[in-house]
Amino acid sequence: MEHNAIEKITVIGIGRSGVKIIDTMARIQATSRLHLVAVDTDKDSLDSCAVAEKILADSGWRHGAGCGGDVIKGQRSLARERGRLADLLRDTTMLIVVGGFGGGTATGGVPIISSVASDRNIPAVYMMTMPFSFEGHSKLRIAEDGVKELLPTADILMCLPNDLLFSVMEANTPADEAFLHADIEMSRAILAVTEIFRCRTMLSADFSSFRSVLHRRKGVCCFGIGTAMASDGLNRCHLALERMLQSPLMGGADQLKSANAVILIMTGGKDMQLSEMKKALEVAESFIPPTTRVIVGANTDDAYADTIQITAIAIRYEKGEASSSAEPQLLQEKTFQRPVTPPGQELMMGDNQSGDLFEQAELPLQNISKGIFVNSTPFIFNGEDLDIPTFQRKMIIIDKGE
Ligand SMILES: Nc1nc2c(ncn2[C@@H]2O[C@H](COP(=O)(O)OP(=O)(O)OP(=O)(O)O)[C@@H](O)[C@H]2O)c(=O)[nH]1
Ligand SMILES: [Mg+2]
Repeated sequence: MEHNAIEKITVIGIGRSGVKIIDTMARIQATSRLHLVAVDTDKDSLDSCAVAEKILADSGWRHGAGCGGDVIKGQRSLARERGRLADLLRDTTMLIVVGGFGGGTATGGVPIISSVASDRNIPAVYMMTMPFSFEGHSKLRIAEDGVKELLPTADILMCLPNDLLFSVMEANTPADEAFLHADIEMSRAILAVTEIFRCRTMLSADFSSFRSVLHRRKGVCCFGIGTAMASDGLNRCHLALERMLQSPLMGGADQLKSANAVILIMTGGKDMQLSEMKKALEVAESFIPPTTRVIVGANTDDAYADTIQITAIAIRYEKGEASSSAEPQLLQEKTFQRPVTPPGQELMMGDNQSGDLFEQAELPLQNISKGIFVNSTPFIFNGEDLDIPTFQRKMIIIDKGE
């Protein structure tokens, strides 16, 4: 498939938490087309990481001992690695940096990486977690200062509150398991962001639209990623949407309702149909107020054969940020371009043929036969509404053994 692709995407994980996320990516995700790099001042952290390319920052001064929460040490250590950072970014056309604000290495080091990247005009996205509230005020203050330091040079800064990760986990989840889960979600979020840049063959999401909603603005981001395969049994778009809304970094449909801007990306194999794509994006949009800016993208990729993935990034600006935007009119603008339906694939439309936004709806996840498609254009085939699960449409009684 011909992609209007960016050739080399580098993902740098910095500090212990960033290195863990990169390690998770290397182990569990199909990341062969990404250039993964682990950077830390802590030798133990790097030794436990499976990524091939590693930078032990300023080993001469820190001796691989980490920065112990000292941001100035983090800053100095990375400043001494500017040359190595510049070398590793030499052919990079797109950079993603991930780490946790609150410690020394990442909080102090990320602005240095950012200045190296901006000196070279490399577009960059920073995906940084904010401390858990149980870590206390001082960590939060360090993190807030890190945000202020990074904003002037960062193209895109996405702050992901760690608290969100726990809001959907059982209170008795073991800490190790909870962190692993969090790292997996972050890895998926990073891959979802790379999707925006990797191919731009369909619809409108690209770096500049992404940048227009986040450039030098302080905002909190929530991520939802839902994947479903045809073999999962029910309507795969329905399932992917449900899973997207339930994913830990999203925090439920309310996050979409309260967002100032939402980016929706749909990825599927060559078997993804325009009708599926249109319907899923319409339903996802039905949870978003009409005044929210929505950027929609869709990709097809052979790696997603038989699979649909729906990703949402909900962005809520800090108080005062939305109104101080350099592009206030964009908050009202909607960039959804509806796909052109090729001959022979016309949709059977219900009443809402104009494709207008639907009213914002509550999410009926259970016990309603059409599930989240209840407010959407019916998809009628041979007189049957295909949004109703097959077993209900065919009136099959499932024996639950009761
Ligand atoms: N999601 C997630 N966040 C983590 C994890 N470990 C730490 N954090 C968060 O990341 C912040 C920074 O911690 P580290 O990554 O250990 O800090 P560092 O950048 O290595 O800095 P120093 O150790 O001081 O050199 C913490 O305050 C936590 O909020 C993790 O495993 N998963
Ligand atoms: Mg550390």
